[in-house]
Amino acid sequence: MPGKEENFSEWYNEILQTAEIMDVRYPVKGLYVWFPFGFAMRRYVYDLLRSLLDRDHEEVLFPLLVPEQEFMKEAEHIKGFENEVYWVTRGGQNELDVPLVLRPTSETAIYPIFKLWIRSHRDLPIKVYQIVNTFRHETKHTRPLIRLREITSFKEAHTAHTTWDDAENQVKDAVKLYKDFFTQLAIPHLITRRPEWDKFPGAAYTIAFDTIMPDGRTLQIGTIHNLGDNFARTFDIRYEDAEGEQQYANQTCYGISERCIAALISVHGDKKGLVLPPEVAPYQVVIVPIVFSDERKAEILDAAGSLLLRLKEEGVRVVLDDRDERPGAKYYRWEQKGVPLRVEIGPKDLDEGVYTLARRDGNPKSKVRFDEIFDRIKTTFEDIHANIQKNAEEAFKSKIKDCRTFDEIKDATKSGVARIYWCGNPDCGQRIEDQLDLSLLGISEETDDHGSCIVCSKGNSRVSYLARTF
Ligand code: 5CA
Ligand code: ZN
Repeated sequence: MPGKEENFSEWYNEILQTAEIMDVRYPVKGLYVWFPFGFAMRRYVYDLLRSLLDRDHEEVLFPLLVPEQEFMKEAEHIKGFENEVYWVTRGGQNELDVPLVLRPTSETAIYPIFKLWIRSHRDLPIKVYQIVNTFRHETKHTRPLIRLREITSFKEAHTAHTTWDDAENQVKDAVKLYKDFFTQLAIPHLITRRPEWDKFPGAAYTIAFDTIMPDGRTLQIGTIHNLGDNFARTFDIRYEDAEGEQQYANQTCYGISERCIAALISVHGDKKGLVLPPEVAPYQVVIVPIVFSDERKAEILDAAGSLLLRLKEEGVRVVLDDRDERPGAKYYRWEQKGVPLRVEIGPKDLDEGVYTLARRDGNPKSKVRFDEIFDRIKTTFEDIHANIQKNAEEAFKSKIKDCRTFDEIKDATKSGVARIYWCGNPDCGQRIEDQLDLSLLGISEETDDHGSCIVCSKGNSRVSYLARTF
């Protein structure tokens, strides 16, 4: 495989195919097919996300089609999406009376119904989410899992509250939830408040999570929007407060797509293929019997088979590769698929009562006694996760450079992200973006550090980041 830093696109396309994640041969631009292995990864990743959400959200399912009138209600929202929506205008041979939009996201499908669900302050807060496909006629270069025209795994949460402060607190909770999620995936991230000109259409403000891809470009992997009462006014979502007065609800929404899987692949993968945290690896352990001679074959396969059963009973996702093939070919195949741990059983191991363990994250092989295997697997998984996380964080930190001049920024963003001070003034912000052809991710939500604005030198300016983005 090509190196992922030097030639990211090539590496990425190659790994999607060799690890059998996405089949890119579907004959519609921006639409791709999940292979079974890729879909299994998706399942474990989304199980994590679901279990975080299920603590205090309810799952719902709204229709895919949105009537034109509803879609056309919120002016900012329309402006943001009108060039990207797909229209359904015919049923069979006939023009539809009411043209329908394929949801690019579901505010305009959900909020007319929120209006019906919300009567009194006692109905609030509402916190729901759905995991659905959404459609965006993206005009920028499409790419599997990264920029799709059919987003197949769009997790969108929608909440409604009485006050602005409650919505604000919900934003904070959502930030924590996303932090948890990306930490479980060992994906380092920046958290920033998007500049005004880059916020979600119709939002009061947008908080974004970005990770840094191997080529130094950032990828937005999640966004959280405080909608204030903008949509509530448009869709007439009101509640009666304790004093009997009618008030507009305050809302938030936050979304994650399969970009989280693109990040998972790209941040941890290497020249051999996928590297996965054990939590989301479709196969956590592969057992490879090492058979040299026919004479001990049955005995070795027996030992491998009983280990397989034992690990399965313990809930480990394990596969036994007993194909008639060289061990080297097997190692290669399962390394491509990112299996965190390989257990080898050969004649010498049998004699000594041990298994040989090989870790995908690169540590040397080790031996473990038969009766200690399960405990060892557990601790090794923890260790692998920590190691993957540490490597990812080191790579991430090494890609962020403090910059005090435009020349330094130009240099830093060739292969990474520039950390600067920005006063928050749009004039300064847009001037850097335009002059350097970079995106300003916005002011950091993670630090209070401050200095003088890189454009106007105003003191007390906050930390911000400039990057080439996907
Ligand atoms: N309604 C809100 C929150 S649910 C919303 O649609 N926000 S969004 O437009 O920012 O999208 C949420 C996330 O989906 C983004 O942060 C980004 O990570 C991902 N995303 C957006 N467009 C695409 C696309 N074309 N392909 C893949 N992922 C996308
Ligand atoms: Zn400034």
